[in-house]
Amino acid sequence: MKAVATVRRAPPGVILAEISGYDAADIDVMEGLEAVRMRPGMYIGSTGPRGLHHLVYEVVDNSIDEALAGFCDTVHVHLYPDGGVSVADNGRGIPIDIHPDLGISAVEVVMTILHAGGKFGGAGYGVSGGLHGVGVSVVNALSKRLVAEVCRGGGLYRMSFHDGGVPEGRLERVGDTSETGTTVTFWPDPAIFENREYDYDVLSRRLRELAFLNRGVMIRVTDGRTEDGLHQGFRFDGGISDFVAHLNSSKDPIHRAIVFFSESRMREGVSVPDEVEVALQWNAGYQNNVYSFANTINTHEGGVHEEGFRAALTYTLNAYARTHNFLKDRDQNFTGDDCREGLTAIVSVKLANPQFEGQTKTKLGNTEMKGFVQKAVNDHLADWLDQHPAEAKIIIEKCKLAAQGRLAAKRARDLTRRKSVFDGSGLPGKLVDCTSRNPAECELFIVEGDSAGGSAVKARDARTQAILPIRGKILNVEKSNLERSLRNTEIQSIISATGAGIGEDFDISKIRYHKLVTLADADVDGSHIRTLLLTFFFRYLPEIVEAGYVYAAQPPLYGQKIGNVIHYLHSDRELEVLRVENAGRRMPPAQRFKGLGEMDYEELWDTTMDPEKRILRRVTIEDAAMADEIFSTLMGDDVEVRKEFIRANAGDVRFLDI
Ligand code: 0RA
Repeated sequence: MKAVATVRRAPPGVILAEISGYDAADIDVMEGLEAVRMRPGMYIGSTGPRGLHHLVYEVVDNSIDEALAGFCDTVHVHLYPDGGVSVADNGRGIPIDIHPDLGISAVEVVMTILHAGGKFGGAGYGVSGGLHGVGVSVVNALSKRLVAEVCRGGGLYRMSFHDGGVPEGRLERVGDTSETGTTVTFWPDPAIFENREYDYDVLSRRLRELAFLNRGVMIRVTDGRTEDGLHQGFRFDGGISDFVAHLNSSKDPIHRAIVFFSESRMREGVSVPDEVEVALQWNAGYQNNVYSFANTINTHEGGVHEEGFRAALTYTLNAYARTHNFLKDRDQNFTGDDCREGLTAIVSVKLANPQFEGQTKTKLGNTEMKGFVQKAVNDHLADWLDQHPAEAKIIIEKCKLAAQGRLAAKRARDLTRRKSVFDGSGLPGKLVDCTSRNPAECELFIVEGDSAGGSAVKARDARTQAILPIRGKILNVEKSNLERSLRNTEIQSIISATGAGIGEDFDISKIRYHKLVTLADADVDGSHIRTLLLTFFFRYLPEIVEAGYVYAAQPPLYGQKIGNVIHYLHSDRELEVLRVENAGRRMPPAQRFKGLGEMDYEELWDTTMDPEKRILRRVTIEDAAMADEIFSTLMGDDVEVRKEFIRANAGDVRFLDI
């Protein structure tokens, strides 16, 4: 190497500076390639399999640049049995002329001077200038052997290198041809790459990706290492729109792919215009698959182009949904995630001097690209939606479903957060607890209404009796699954007060009261509420019913004063019997308790809560099952069955009054 280095010393002057982009005149060609060999990771990322495969991509990129310039339509990658790889294209061929100041052929310059490739030939070769990373000279530097063959101007030319770019001679004309194009064949250097085995699938995957990203270019790959090696060819005339269709092919797309390109924007001081190309298509799934590329490099870590895309997508979909009355609620908005649920998208930008940042250098950092992409997506997506109202509707409905799902998921999360409440470590605010911690002697009265709850609190024995007021008709459990039932605050407070949990977390040994007592009015509404509660216990906490912990309090319907004693009666029939038994005695009219609220707290204690005097009915599982059945019949969907039930049982409160 050293010997060659002295031979290759570049002449002083401005020429090399122009070529290499460096100021210093004494840059030594071979020292440049030596630098690559000293720190391969700096140039190709690693010397593992990734770096090894990168060598192929580096050469392919040069061919693709030629295709982008409009001079090439086919690139062919071939794997040889001896570990060599060739990349052949039908472009113009690397120029063969001798550089007047350097005295070497352009082929040699391209193959030995770092960063020379794209800039050689000046602005005329603009499309590639600065587009791609490091250039073929890096591949040469890391190869045991490299052969460049050029078909150009009627001739076939060849130049070979060994051991990291040492020329084996000068560029030579070796034959005649009417073709044009370049073939680079290289053998990765064992001194650099311990493992030199190419993975056909890895290569073919990336080459297919490149074919998607470079519409119309045919990229072929042949595994010539075995007799029956694989061969594939990729060409996508739809470009990235074919790419999303491919990614979505097994995912049930819900509309035709959307695809658009930006205008090219020329920036000051660079020869390559900014461009962005976007394709997007939603599918019936929930995954968000946004892939972004900068100069066909997959920007796994995203970056400014992806930010611009996301901002525009969210903005445009919200604006469209709002102006077309899909979003009626003023404060309702699609979040970015709502918009990207089930979305497959490709955002591909081309720009000069890409800045790659992040952990794996796959995050685009050129800030000026954010607004550029954002504006392009805002403009083109809004137009597309306007021009495709039927598909726009499908997309907006998809976002709406995502928003609904998000809100449902939030409620479910809030619920799990309240799990601590369910397992007894927290208690509902409305619970007026008793002081005893011995479940066997503790009772929980579940009372409908705050005012009745208030009386019960005053009436109770605070040591053993706890009061939980609940409000109104608790829930139509008939039409709810467990998850929905659990969202009901009344149900939640019953579960948390009870302390034994529910579902998978249920543990009867944690129950805080051995008597759970429903306390409701003695009228039809009260029966209804009791029925609802029993239905809930029957369906979701049957173990508690089976354990005999569920009771129904029996508040009286009438108070009948006879002499100085008030008799409390629980039905018309009981009142009738009392009257017959005391016929002849002076009796004021009976007092009818329309609700618990009509009793003062002392009456409530005497008639309903005092363990010495009250009547509690233990609810059996059969009672609960019947409540469930009654409930289903009364509240269920089958109107005919319901009507029939009411006809048959009209006026018969037995079925309701458990
Ligand atoms: C420098 C200048 C020109 C083309 C190329 C390099 C070139 C390099 C490679 C590497 C693989 N395939 C390639 N094809 C072309 C411009 C040639 C001109 O202006 O005619």
